Amino acid sequence: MKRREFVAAGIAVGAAACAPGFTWEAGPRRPVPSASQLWWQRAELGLFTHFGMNTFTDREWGDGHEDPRQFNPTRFDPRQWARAARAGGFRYAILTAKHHDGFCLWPSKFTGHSVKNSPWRDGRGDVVREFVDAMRGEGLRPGLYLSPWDRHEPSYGSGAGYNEHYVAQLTELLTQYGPIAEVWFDGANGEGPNGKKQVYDWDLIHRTVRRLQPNALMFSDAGPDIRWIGNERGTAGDPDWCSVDPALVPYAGFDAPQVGEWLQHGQADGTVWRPGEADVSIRPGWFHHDAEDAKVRSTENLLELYFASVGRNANLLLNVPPTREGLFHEADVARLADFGRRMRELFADDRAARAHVRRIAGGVELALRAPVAIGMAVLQERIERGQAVSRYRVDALVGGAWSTVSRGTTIGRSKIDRFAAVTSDRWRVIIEESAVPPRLGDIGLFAA
Ligand code: FUL
Repeated sequence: MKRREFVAAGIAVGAAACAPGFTWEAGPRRPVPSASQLWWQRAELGLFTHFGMNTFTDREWGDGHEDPRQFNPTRFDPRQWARAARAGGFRYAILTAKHHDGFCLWPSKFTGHSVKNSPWRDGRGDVVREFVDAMRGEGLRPGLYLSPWDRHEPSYGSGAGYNEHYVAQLTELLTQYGPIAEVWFDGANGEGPNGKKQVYDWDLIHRTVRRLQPNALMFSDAGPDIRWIGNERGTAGDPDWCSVDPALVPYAGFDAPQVGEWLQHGQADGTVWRPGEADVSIRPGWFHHDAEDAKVRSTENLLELYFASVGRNANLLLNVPPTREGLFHEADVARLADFGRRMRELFADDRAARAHVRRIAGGVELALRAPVAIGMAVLQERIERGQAVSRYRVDALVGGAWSTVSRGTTIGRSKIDRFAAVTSDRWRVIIEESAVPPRLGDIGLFAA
């Protein structure tokens, strides 16, 4: 889509000029994304890769007593993962460097429970190294998941001792593998090997990431840079604000009645920018299980996930788990390729690209060169200036009268509306309510 900015007519300069229906709230400046968050939101699609001990034990959660000798992929090649991800249109990828069982996919100095005590590459292999190299080789930015919950590590549950251990592992990952786009802090916090639960020192953990890699984005249910969308079904809320009040959910794992709402919808008057990420697996499990090879999501289903996440102002983090061979299964590879192909087809022909655009009261009007059947509108705000729209509608001029084809709440980085195809050469987007004067970005109109 083209890059243009429309400041909806008459609403950019202040309360007096607001079109009827606008709410104008003078007040503190609204939050905006950092450069890293902006890149990340524009990237839209992340690939999640759950790989590790569970791949070999056919489980979802290991208990930490697994023998490292069980880890032995026979044809390990993350370049195959990276090619499949790229074909699917993914722009970043996150690997489970350590899952809850504590088994490390890199040769950490701080535990023996790692690839270095496996037969794979005679104990000299490093999955994290090959992963980051392969992803970068295909133009994807790598990210890493380091489970705070560790069911193997003896110091888990000890307080400061384990926090130091965790930070030491984090430091290895953030100093030995180049730029890491996203650090994924999973919310699970169960009991360790001695039956104790750990109190995580989030402040120390966050400071460590900021110090070592200021451009890395931190994900957790609380943030501080990216918030979990609140479910593992891959769907964002509607509305979905990129802003939240950080005091309401101060740290990962914080439990309060309002957390679900906060995660799913963000907050219109939030003071910090914290866009949502919707994680979901292409299969029933996060790890690969032979028994699920026939249960890979269909392309249609993946497209629905895209519309329910990216189409509602969140990112989609789709998990594709490698097999015991260390490769993506052919069914998953085929699905990713098909998804990428369908996406390119769907968004190939933006009928608004050469439209004549003018500002009108409360919105923008697009005059196409000829009437065309449109079944999908892609709306965007210029989020580098913040998010403002809380109610809008899309109209088409049909038989000399404007008729509304879709309505919505928030827009943000992207809002995608699908509707029964309407043929018209005149379209408009009317902003009915906005926290401050909105700045619309690209508007795309596509066939169904
Ligand atoms: C959850 C974990 O318990 C699952 O195993 C998986 O990693 C998922 C993404 O997050 O909290």
